[in-house]
Amino acid sequence: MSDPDKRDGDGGTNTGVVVKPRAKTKKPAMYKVLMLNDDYTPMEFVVHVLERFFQKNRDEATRIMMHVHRRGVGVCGVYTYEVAETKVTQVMDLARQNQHPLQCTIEKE
Ligand code: TYC
Repeated sequence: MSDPDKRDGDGGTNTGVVVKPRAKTKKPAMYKVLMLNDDYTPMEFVVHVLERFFQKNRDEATRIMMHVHRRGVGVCGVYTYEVAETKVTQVMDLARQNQHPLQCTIEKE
């Protein structure tokens, strides 16, 4: 329904129909939260992080963790900037508290 001709239901003639202008609804830019591999963070900790902060179930969290372990980097989720930034902070804070070197970054989609 983004086609202006379909907004007023008159078949595109725009005759006899008053159309209220819509507020602009630009889609927000989206950002990937990326997890990076390292040699020290325990696999179970990474799975826990993915469950806790990225709402993944155990199977999906394990799949993502193993992807990062094998390939070096993987996507945890895609969010608006503020949400992505918050996720990175949460992951890095918990990793630091547990003295794991786990790294997480943001990349614009
Ligand atoms: N490579 C780590 C290990 O063998 C596990 C790991 C997976 C670490 C994913 C970080 O983002 C990561 N213990």
